Amino acid sequence: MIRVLSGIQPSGELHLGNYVGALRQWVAFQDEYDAFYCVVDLHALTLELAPEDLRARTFDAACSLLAAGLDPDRCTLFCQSHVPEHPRLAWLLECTATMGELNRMTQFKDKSTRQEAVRVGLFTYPVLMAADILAYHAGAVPVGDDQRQHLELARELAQRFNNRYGETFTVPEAVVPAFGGRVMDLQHPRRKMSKSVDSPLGTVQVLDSPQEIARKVRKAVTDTDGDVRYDPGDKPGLANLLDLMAAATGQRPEDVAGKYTRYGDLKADLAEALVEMLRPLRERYDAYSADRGAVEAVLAGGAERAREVAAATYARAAGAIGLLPPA
Ligand code: AQP
Repeated sequence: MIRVLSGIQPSGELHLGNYVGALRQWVAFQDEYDAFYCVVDLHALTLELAPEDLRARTFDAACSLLAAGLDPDRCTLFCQSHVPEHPRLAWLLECTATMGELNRMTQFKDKSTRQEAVRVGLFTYPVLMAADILAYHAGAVPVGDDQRQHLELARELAQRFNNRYGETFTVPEAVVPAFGGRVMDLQHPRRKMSKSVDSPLGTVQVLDSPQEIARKVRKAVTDTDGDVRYDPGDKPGLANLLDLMAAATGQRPEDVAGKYTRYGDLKADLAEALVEMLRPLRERYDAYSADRGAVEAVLAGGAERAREVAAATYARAAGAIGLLPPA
């Protein structure tokens, strides 16, 4: 069975982009793949977060993942920092990557403009992400479109390491959904919806109430020409709504456009479709967040299983690169 690995940062409340671009695939992949999923708390350290917020968001992210439909009997769910092989392997890969490669990462360019003193971890983040993936010999990585470039780097590092030191890592493939791979901010439709950007009206949280979802969709920025057609270049706001409707209903965005003549009708139907899509998650979330012990037990069991795999990969990589094994 091919293994999948994917992660999510507890850098804020999970949003519609995370759900459509990633989580929904995670849930579906549990039955087709040997699935490993993690809350990547070490990645969240690249941003400014108060320790108590990081702890709370990590737990909340785990609750949201379970509420979205991850089932600990069908997947391995864990917290990244509970498996110390991730940063250990990242160091071996940092010594394989080049400054030039990391300098090209568009997410770094974008996020570094939002930090006054740019953290080294923000720069090396894609290498830690490569370690997350390569530690598990993941053949497939379900991600949103924004992570394609990081996935390319993980592939490149795996190949380089294998060529230099002998066959060690599986070279992973990105799996991006056909629709909804890049959900845009509802107020700034040329910018992706993001946890760490403050845009309360532009970001639909997965735990928003039906009323909040409807309000945000109603107020979504479109354009003034009134023509319902799918044109992401010229009509990014409308295209985003059509993409979301496509993702929620399994149709092509062009076909969705053909069914409407008024933006208002599309918005009303979209709000309804999103409310229904997120309803099960919203309804199950409270039960998980009220049962801290059960969620922590899931994470502990997941970390134990994850560590078995990651420790073996690390030992193999460390041996291949020439580190003397401990006696
Ligand atoms: N807007 C998006 N549309 C589609 N997919 C998205 N993802 C993120 N934003 C969108 C996908 O969600 C998964 C988890 O993302 P992440 O937590 O690793 O962080 P990110 O990609 O950097 O996304 P965020 O939400 O914007 O977080 P911050 O603001 O903290 O950086 C990934 O598979 C991602 O592709």
